Amino acid sequence: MTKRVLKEFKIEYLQVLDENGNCDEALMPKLSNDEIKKIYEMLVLIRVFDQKAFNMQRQGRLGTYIQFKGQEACQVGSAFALKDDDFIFPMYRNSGLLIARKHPIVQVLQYWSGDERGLKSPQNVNNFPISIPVGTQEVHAVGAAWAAKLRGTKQVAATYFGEGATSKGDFHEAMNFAGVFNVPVIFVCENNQYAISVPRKEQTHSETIAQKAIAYGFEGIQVDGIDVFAVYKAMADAVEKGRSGKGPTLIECFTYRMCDHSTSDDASKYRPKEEVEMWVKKDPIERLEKYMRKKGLLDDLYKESIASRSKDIVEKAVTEFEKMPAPDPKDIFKYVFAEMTNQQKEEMEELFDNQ
Ligand SMILES: Cc1ncc(C[n+]2csc(CCOP(=O)(O)OP(=O)(O)O)c2C)c(N)n1
Repeated sequence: MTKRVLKEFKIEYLQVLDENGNCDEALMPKLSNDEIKKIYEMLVLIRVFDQKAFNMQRQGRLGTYIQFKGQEACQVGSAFALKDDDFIFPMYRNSGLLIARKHPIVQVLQYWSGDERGLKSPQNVNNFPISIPVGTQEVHAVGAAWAAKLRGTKQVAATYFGEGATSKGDFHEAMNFAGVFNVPVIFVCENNQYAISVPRKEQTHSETIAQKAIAYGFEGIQVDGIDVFAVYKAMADAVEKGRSGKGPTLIECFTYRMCDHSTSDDASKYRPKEEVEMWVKKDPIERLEKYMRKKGLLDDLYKESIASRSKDIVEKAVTEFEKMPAPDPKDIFKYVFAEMTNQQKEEMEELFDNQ
């Protein structure tokens, strides 16, 4: 009889920028000043978009909208580490990611007004449609990554989901397959502490989401999801690993949803005010601004010009979007399958032809 420790594991946590915008130079990823400015400008643009989309929903100019306020660094930091021909498999909270991945803002607005054509990926960028069902995109990403591996294209696939999605079977199936087939996939969990009203501690008894990767035989890391440099670094490392045939990574971005779950939610019913206030102070954009000021990369003039330029870009897209003709309601029936079923034809006729 023998009793021994077979294996011990550790989970790393990465933060590059602290809350005061001080940077750990040893951990700082290689980014030029121009690249840092581009990252900043994208963070501001998607924040302006997010607020505008929310306002438009409240004014009846847009359908249900899912905000991502607070999670900008997760989406921009990871997007900047990918190439256009890498694949992304986003969730509903990823409008910011899509914009950072060159998806035209006008199309994002189109999608949130119920027009599926809004999700058609621009040429030369491999953006898959966002997934409304929780977690289904994770298995799709693994399939794409496996295909890339078999074809030897050196592309990676990144999939985005919340911590709530890690309770679903899809997540575990995707993680297991990714580990067994050693595919170049990156699981990006935006752990925003709540799945609608379910707090993180009631979602799983694991201390971290990152450690779930251990069971599937690959690396998981937790990063400060408010810190855009930490997200970028973890993502760049995972991308490099995937491209060089070393398999999948799970990145847990530890962050907070600084808004309601959706435009149909009221988070004040289940989240303590003090908790929200504590997190809101950690704002990802303000943290980067503090760093950039110290480095002489940002002054009031530049900050104002980026804010006003972002507003102009978003307003221009809104004007274009509102001039677009509405889609034909018959499309609901026409494009579910390549060819309509008899039942769909009957239903369409019943609804539209007797009017
Ligand atoms: C398969 C499925 N079940 C339930 C829902 C309803 N639903 C929408 S969002 C959500 C919570 C998901 O939380 P999380 O995965 O943490 O992501 P977050 O919304 O916090 O970004 C649920 C249960 C859904 N969209 N899909």
